[in-house]
Amino acid sequence: MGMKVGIAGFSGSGKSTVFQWLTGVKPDPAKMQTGQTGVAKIPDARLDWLSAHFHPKKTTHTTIDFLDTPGLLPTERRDNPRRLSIMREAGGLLVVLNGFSANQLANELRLFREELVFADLEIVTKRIEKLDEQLRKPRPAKQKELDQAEHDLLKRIVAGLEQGHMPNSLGLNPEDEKAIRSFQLLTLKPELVLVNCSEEGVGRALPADLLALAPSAVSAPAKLELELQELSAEDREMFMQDLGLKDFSRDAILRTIYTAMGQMVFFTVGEDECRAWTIPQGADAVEGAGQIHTDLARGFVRAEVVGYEDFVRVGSMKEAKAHGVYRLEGKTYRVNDGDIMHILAST
Ligand SMILES: Nc1nc2c(ncn2[C@@H]2O[C@H](COP(=O)(O)OP(=O)(O)OP(=O)(O)O)[C@@H](O)[C@H]2O)c(=O)[nH]1
Ligand SMILES: [Mg+2]
Repeated sequence: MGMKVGIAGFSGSGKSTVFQWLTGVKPDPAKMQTGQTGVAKIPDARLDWLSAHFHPKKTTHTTIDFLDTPGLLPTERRDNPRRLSIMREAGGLLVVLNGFSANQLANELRLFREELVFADLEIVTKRIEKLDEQLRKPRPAKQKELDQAEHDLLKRIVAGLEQGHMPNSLGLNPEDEKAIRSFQLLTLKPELVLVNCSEEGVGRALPADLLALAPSAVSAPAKLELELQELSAEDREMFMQDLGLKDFSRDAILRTIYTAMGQMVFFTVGEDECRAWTIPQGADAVEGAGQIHTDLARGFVRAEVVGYEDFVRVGSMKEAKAHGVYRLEGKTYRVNDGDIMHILAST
């Protein structure tokens, strides 16, 4: 299963247009209260190459589940946390800004982030109140200690959020992060800003004040590309020439989203199936094994690993072994993006 990415932003910024452009699924207003899901296959030229090499019966790409959500309304701030709550379970956010009829992009992003902070503060403050209450009651010392530690941590987060810092800049240690994971804070999620631009915006640099807030922001003419996708190949070719468009940006944007959400890919290859798997950047070999099957993680013995580039260079598993680019790695091996792995496990 792919990771889930919430498409977020103010009402009318083009979220549903982006959703359809990326997933091919038609937005259904009736589904909007709980969010609508659509799946996008992540294109990967490396997997295409491996598939052409191994001729497997099946080729399986990684995917992202996109969640189209109701837009926020600047005039209904009290209701925005509820709208945002649909995205609590998402692994990351794709923030869509209106780049076709508005030109205050940095401001739009600033206001959007304020809504995230507002929604998170509501959750954290409620929990602090609850802890205050518990701390006043007579309870075992051990419990009080735990409650006090959580209380202090949450206070620190509130202070940070109120000063406009995102929690991921507060220097939380892994233990702290674990302690607050269940709150599913929106401000802790990886974010990519996508400026939904008009045809005129294609190829134009994004404003510096926006890039100062979101250095990795990207732009794409979602509506234009969606409309072009629906044309016959011949008409499409003609329009693209007229517009001076060389390529669609959809595939590149999908890959950018994938990376921005902190994910990477490893491959399994063979005559039955060539497949790309999703794991968090920095994950180890056991985590990779667990993606394939929990039994493989439990019984993990070692991983046979060849980097994609190395494999392409030498041309076969046999040559990989002969050239010493085929390696045996243990549990704690940090997987590299593009590794071809075969997991050996005892069952
Ligand atoms: N001209 C132009 N119009 C666009 C573009 N993208 C979206 N629109 C239009 O803007 C309106 C809103 O687009 P949606 O994709 O429905 O926006 P949304 O963010 O899903 O809106 P809500 O669901 O209400 O929050 C629609 O009428 C779209 O056709 C664009 O790139 N150019
Ligand atoms: Mg919509």
